[in-house]
Amino acid sequence: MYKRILTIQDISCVGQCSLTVALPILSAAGLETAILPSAVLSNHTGGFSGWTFTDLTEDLPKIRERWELEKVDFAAVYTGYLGSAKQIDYVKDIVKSRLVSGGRFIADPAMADNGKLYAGFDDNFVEAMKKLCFSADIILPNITEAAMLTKSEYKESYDKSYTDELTEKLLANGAKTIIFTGVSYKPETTGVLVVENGSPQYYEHRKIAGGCHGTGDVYASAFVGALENGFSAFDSAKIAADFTLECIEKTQGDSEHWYGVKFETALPSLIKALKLI
Ligand code: PXL
Repeated sequence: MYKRILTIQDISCVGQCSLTVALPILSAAGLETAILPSAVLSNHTGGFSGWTFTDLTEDLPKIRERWELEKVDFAAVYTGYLGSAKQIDYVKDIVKSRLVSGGRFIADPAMADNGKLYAGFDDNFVEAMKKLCFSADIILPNITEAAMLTKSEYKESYDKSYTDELTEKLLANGAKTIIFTGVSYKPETTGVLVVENGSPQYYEHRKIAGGCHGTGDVYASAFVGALENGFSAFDSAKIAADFTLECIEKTQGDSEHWYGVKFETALPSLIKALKLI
């Protein structure tokens, strides 16, 4: 079946994140991908000295109304970076109105990393993001986001009891399937913790020193691409992890490319992993 899905996140014109990453990755995964930009920024907010920010919040309900009139709906909706708390309410309306029955809503909180909220977000935004994530079928928080969504202490080093605690709290709040990204129990490795039907499965892989911008978006996009090609949540999590690692490896050593990863160079591997060629 030829699937049309929708992704809602910002356009950072430069910086290899959000829509400029999601659209090519989802297209490479063979999915017709409609986009809804939440905002347009000159560049992302991680590491540049400033940025323009054009908020598109009030376009969202107008676009939804048009799609309702045209009877345009989507086999899945995947949300990433959103520009404001108000926007989150509009996104909920879009999911309610335009996601086909039985279609999956996948939410990446895309609001924090390394213990800190991204620039421009506040507690009010976190509260709104909680409601969105707890209404989703699948969420992809990193450890910082999971801690913020559950009002838990953020820990830089932790063991399984901490991720168990975060899991329990997320499930108690209504989370369904959880894909924890960047879960590292040992200094030399990291991985993805997948909680489906309440039971956890961990995919551990090598850790590459130094964080890279945009890898959360690369990861979530590849995950959605695999999932919507029929792979299980765990297999999709693995495929996305291997792809993201390759993207980081292909970027390492190029100090001028600090703002994102050269994901384009790894797309052939993703297409092979998805068995599309
Ligand atoms: O990659 C997440 C992201 C998306 N969009 C914008 C960002 C960031 C992270 O900093 O600034 C605008």
